[in-house]
Amino acid sequence: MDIELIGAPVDSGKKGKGCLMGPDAYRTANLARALRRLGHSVTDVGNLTPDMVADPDCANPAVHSLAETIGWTQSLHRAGRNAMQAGRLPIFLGGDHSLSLGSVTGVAAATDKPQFVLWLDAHSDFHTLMTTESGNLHGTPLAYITGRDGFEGFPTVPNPVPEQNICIIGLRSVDEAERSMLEDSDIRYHDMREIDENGISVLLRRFLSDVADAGGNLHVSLDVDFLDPSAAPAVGTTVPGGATVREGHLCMELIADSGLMTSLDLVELNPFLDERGRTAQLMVDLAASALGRRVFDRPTRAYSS
Ligand code: NNH
Ligand code: MN
Ligand code: MN
Ligand code: MN
Repeated sequence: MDIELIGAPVDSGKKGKGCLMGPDAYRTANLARALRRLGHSVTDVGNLTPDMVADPDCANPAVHSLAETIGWTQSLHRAGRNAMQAGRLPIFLGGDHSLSLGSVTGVAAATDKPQFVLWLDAHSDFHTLMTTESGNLHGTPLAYITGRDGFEGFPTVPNPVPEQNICIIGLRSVDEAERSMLEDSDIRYHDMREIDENGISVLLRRFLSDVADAGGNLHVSLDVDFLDPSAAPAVGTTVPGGATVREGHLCMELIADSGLMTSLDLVELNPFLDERGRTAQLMVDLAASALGRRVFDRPTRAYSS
């Protein structure tokens, strides 16, 4: 693969700061070297900056850092679209999860293939500007990328992702407004209990086989808080009862086997909260698994059902 690392030091999507250090933590943990060892060509294009935009009016007084987040959305959209059109696999080095407002809409605008999105997260990130109570826009990207109303001031989404093409895995913190909107949507979502009862591979294989059958592009958005805080402490919104290290790797290994992933977000890492870099290192190892690192070469199961 021809991989492009895109630094996205986005810190406007929530109040606690520190995610702006994420891209350099991934570089320090040698992400590029890990991917080159797997035979990939890797280009680090450095860190993006947000476009300058005027502060729009917003009817919800809780919403903060709106202009900055719109500025990031615009510059990340272009970067994602351009990387895909150059035939590369972009990896967005976050940065908080509001970066996906731009990364996902950008990659989805790059080709005519159906876009699929796998959202690995404790949270559903399905608020609009009107429903968020925290005002933290990292809680909104899934609603935006589907083209929902309630994002006044943001660019119109050129290629909304169909709800049936989205799968959320890892849920254990969903706000009331999100719950009712999710239940009324065609998004498929799996909480931690479903993972416990079925095994994560059953849930993920089902989605991957649908992506394969549709000939789609797959964007994977990996939020640090998908993982249990005991394994991944470097995130501002830890929720106990998350995915284990092995569940994380198994997801990534299945993604690698599928050959379907066309873009990846690594989001919400806050190096200020890390312990000797271990969360950054784990995220690098997970990215390597998603791009083909394995213990043994063995024949793997096919994905079409
Ligand atoms: N749902 C909450 C909110 O909107 C939390 C979102 N926080 C996240 N999302 N870390 O992944 O504020
Ligand atoms: Mn998130
Ligand atoms: Mn989260
Ligand atoms: Mn809810």
